[in-house]
Amino acid sequence: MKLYHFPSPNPQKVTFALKELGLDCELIPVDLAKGEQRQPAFLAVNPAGRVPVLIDDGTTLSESHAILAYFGETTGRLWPVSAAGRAQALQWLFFLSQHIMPAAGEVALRIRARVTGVAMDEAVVARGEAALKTVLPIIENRLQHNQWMLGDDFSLVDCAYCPIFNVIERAGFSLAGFSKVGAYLETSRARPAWQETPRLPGL
Ligand SMILES: N[C@@H](CCC(=O)N[C@@H](CS)C(=O)NCC(=O)O)C(=O)O
Repeated sequence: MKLYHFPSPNPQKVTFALKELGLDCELIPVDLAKGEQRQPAFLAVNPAGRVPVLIDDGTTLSESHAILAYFGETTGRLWPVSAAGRAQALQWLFFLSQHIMPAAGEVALRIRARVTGVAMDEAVVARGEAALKTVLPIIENRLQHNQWMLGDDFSLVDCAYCPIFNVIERAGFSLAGFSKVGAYLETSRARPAWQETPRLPGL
């Protein structure tokens, strides 16, 4: 397998999962700070100009959550067995995409500005923080009754949530009002696989 990669949160979902599953994968660097994602060579791989992109056995997959589902389906590990369980895994991955990622992306602009030198707008960051405060209670409530997003067992869904909670916290979003989310993040970050996951300085 090959993974087009930069050590930012969306590719980290995949590299975290690779470490958890113990899978070998060649990392092909795409330097977002230098704009390599907009070069024709990379746009031929992913016309959306975004990482991660996985190449496996003739299959090209972009979208981090699709790659996690692919790992779950192909390995049968860290992924529910029943159809209902697998659909719930997708439910929480879609929830992350739809309800958390847009706001997290705005909060993470603080880090993006540091890495790429692109100016950021504090009003946009504040809008992201306000949006996160309206949606995080849903996760806080879920984690009152579940150690991990799918219940008692760590899963590939957690590989998606950890890098996002990590980046918002590193960008200065306070989890003080979300004690279960904060504890979940600390437990996730303590995992050996996360310790080995490539990351940007300060992340
Ligand atoms: N929905 C995509 C988002 C991928 C994405 O936005 N990746 C960022 C890095 S974390 C990127 O490639 N950004 C390039 C750019 O903004 O030009 C996924 O889940 O994989």
